[in-house]
Amino acid sequence: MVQSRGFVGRRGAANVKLPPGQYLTTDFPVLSAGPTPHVPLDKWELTIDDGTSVLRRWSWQAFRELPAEKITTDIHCVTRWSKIGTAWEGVSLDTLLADITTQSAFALVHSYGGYTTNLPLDDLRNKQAWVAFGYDGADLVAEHGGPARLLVPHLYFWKSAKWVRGITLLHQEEPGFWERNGYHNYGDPWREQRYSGD
Ligand SMILES: Nc1nc2c(c(=O)[nH]1)N[C@H]1C(S)=C(S)[C@@H](COP(=O)(O)O)O[C@H]1N2
Ligand SMILES: [Mo]
Repeated sequence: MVQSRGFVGRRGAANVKLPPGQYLTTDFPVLSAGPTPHVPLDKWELTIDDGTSVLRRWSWQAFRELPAEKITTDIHCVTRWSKIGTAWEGVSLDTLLADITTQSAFALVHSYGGYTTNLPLDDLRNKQAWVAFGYDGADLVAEHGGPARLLVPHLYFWKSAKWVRGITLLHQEEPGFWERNGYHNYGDPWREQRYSGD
């Protein structure tokens, strides 16, 4: 592993350490591989399945009745922009996974519109991941993944699937959209795991 101190920017008076090869941005770029899906809230649902059966299903109303948290976190896009101190509101994956007992070690996340991304199930646990519906004190806008997107800030932002629709729990890892197209399978920004082979 190559150790790099990365770019050092500023957060107020305090110095901020960014992952290697990243630069700070203050705007919020939109990166979508296809058109923005618009899902009416009365048609929206979020499911967790095991590839065979649906284990949990929430309507929008049921999802919004779950306990929500405010999250302030840095985000890092593989195209090298990082954004510091972004403010979200969402439901922890710990809450969504709470009643599920599974031997599966992997997750494949599906979006409305067809996007997918994969990660180890442990990376969705232990206060590391949320399904976010709010950003900066307002409803999450469609361009940024509204009504709800995954937020997994410790991995490159392509893992934070916009317009999330479901999570499939798997015994064997299945690569998602970018992971099949040359991006790193895991995507740790601190280890600069941008592309397969990094
Ligand atoms: N459904 C979906 N989710 C997605 C993407 C996408 O194309 N479709 N792009 C990913 C990538 S590469 C990044 S950097 C972030 C961008 O999120 P933003 O548009 O809110 O900045 O969303 C990720 N989630
Ligand atoms: Mo990205």
